Amino acid sequence: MALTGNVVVLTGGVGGAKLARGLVEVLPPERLSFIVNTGDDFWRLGLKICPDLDTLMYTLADVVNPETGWGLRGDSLITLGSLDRLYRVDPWFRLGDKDLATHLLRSHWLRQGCSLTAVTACLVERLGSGARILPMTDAEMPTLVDTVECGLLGFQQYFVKYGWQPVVRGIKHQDCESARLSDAVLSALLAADAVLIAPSNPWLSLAPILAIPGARDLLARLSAPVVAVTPIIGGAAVKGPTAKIMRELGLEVSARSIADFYQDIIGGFVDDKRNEAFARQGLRITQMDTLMNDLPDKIALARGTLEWIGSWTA
Ligand code: FO1
Repeated sequence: MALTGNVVVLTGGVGGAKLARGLVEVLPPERLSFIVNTGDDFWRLGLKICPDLDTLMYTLADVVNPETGWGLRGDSLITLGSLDRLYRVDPWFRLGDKDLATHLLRSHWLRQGCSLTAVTACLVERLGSGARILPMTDAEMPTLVDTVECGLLGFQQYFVKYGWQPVVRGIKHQDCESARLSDAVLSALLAADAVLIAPSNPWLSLAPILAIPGARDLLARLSAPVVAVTPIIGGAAVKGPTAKIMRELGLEVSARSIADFYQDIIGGFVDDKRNEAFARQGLRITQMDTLMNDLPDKIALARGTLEWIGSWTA
């Protein structure tokens, strides 16, 4: 039986956006809200860059670069090239010419005093997807990665400049003590009939959301089911540093470790059929194909997950 009611998705970058793309094919926009990690955000050349928000905005508006999963389709790097050649500005963070339009407008509106939530709603509205995309907080709460080789690095320095190669010994969420879930996020969670945790990196993309004071407690107390989808498939991450970070933090690279990370908040776990099955008391676990290579895969995982949760109350 299909799940009826409101679905809220906690998500980060490219992996989460894939599931989101499937969900918008299965549920009407008014029943879906996405709460997005903003720990990856930073200021670059006077512009506010929000990679995970943009990845989701572009994916759901069908303008994302299909090769990278982030940035805009058919973009170019002429401005970045000029900054490099004329002014020796290091082009380590590839801001595309078309993508700059988003960063310019966002920064302009933020400087006028609008909240990130309001700015994001305006950008989404103009991109035309009709999605409800909510930054986790309006506060700045940058993720810092503590590494063996370079010490503390800003998230994008770790991820892009150093290609996530330094060994991670800790992850910090700067200023998290004073951050608050936005009112829009709180309302969405309180009206949720189910909460999904997307298959994004738990330590880099989901931990910032859970680090906001009260977030973990609120999720643990919700009467709606909270269900996580594994980012580990066949004992490895599909892409990116999830498995590497797990090893560096001394964790077993397995779906079991992912379920443990969320243990106090989830009532259900969607594991991949390639992983070794496991059990946890009080946790419903199902196995399905969670690898999302194309749109039919994304829709199948979205539908399968919602039908599974729907079957709990059938
Ligand atoms: N990722 C890269 O690997 N290299 C880049 O130069 C890069 C630029 C970039 C620009 C805008 C944007 O929205 C995202 C961008 N990303 C880039 C992706 C981003 O760093 C990561 O995917 C996320 O922060 C992790 O979720």
